[in-house]
Amino acid sequence: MIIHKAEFLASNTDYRKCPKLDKPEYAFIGRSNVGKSSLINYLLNRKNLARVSSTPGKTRLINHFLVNDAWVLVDLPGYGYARISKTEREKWEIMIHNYITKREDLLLTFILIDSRIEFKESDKNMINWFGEKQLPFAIVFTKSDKLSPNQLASNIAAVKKNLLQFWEELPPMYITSTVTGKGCDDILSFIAENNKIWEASN
Ligand SMILES: Nc1nc2c(ncn2[C@@H]2O[C@H](COP(=O)(O)OP(=O)(O)O)[C@@H](O)[C@H]2O)c(=O)[nH]1
Ligand SMILES: [Mg+2]
Repeated sequence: MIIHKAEFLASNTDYRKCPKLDKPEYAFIGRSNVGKSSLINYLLNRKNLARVSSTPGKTRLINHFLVNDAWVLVDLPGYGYARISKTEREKWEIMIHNYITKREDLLLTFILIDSRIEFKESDKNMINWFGEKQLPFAIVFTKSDKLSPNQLASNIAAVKKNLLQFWEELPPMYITSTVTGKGCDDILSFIAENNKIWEASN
């Protein structure tokens, strides 16, 4: 898919106030610093559409982007900040859970995992929550350029092994880098395919 247009639409905290677009939508979520903004900018071929932040935890907003006038990318606020109060975490959880379970045109959520670090409790919880609710998701391993092929394979194998303890099937998985561009075309093709399916039934 060639990106010829990508525009920021709106930031919200309340899912009910988010723009109603009637277009296929894909959300991106992950721990703070996982590389979410970098990946969104890379996919949309923009330097600074989703701000690459040096102060993690600042943005707690749901951001909507309209791409090629045809589909919607949603940047969801990250999780796993060290310095955050319980109340704030609960607020975040309600906001995210509401969005993901109630947003009509949301087709799938990409859950980003840093391929360098061990499989975190917060990532497991997020994935298991999607599994329990039977909500469609894909896993994206980020920053693959920072590892040797062996290390990368072994970290991904560990995540798969862990998931297969609870789930019979593995979700679609993508290995990406915004330095080499690895995996990014595959994600865009996956989105294009899903857009076609959505268009055929709408
Ligand atoms: N080497 C490398 N660094 C990355 C990659 N993606 C993100 N980063 C770096 O990781 C840090 C966090 O990225 P950012 O996109 O702000 O993460 P976010 O907090 O999830 O939005 C930044 O310093 C990025 O430059 C990648 O694919 N490869
Ligand atoms: Mg960010």
